[in-house]
Amino acid sequence: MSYETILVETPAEGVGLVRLNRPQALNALNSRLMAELFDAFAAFERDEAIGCIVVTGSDKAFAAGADIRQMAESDAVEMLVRDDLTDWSRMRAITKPIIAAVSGWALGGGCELAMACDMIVASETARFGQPEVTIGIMPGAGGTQRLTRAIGKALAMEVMLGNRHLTAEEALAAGLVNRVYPVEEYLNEAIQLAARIAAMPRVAVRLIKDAVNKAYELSLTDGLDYEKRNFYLLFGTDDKREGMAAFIEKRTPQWKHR
Ligand code: DAK
Repeated sequence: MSYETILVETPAEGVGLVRLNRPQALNALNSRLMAELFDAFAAFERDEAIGCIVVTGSDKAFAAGADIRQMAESDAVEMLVRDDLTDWSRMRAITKPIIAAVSGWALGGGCELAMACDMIVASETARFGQPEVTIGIMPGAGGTQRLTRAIGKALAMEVMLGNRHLTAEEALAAGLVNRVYPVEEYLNEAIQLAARIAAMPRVAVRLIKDAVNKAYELSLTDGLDYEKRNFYLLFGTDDKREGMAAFIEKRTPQWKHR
């Protein structure tokens, strides 16, 4: 697939970077951009050289939501037939960690995209919000669920019902983002974090991400059982043998990612 609305790079060893690139519309997410983004994620997922993915926008806007011009033309039947939301669920099948590097506006679908990632590194100018109610709709790509779980019901209600924007510092305090950096630094910091993760043994990384995500879905008892199975599975990997041998022999491990 040749891309018109995103740019794809590998800025550090093991790191795949996708830049949303519709500056004239503050990276508003139209069908084309979403299709390209999910295609790029899938390509990085297949690429054995990649261990961690970063998605970013521009310093001014991560993404100002779904494309209102496109949505203005859509009725319920068209939305149902086009069913872009099924594409969104493809993101949950990506086993490699995804970091959102967010600066400027992360509104509506932009905020939902960031929350669908595993971690968020923000610039000091990042602004998170779910303004759907102001155009007569509601969050549809995870906002009501992921934001509520991340920051709690009271604040999530205010964000979604009252169109409150969260600053980067507020988002950090509320537990929505991992770290906040000056705008000149956030992307590089996100890439460095991704490179650190990409340098870890990847089967372990995959099973940790998998088990953490299950904490959203399962009871504590079922989650602990799930974790235990992933834990035992890692004892069958070459990297477990190498990691423990390297510790005992006081040397750096050489991962096979197997
Ligand atoms: N869609 C289309 N164009 C947008 C846009 C958007 N969401 N946001 C900004 N733009 C365009 C503006 O129209 C303007 O274009 P021109 O007029 O220059 O041609 C250009 O970007 C610059 O925007 P502004 O002139 O408005 O810039 P300001 O700095 O003054 O304001 C702003 C920045 C972010 C506060 C403002 O642009 C704004 O309020 N934008 C809209 C925010 C919003 O309501 N977003 C949509 C929420 S609804 C789905 C998945 C997800 C969703 C839906 C379906 N499926 C998979 C089915 C999610 C829905 C939403 O996100």
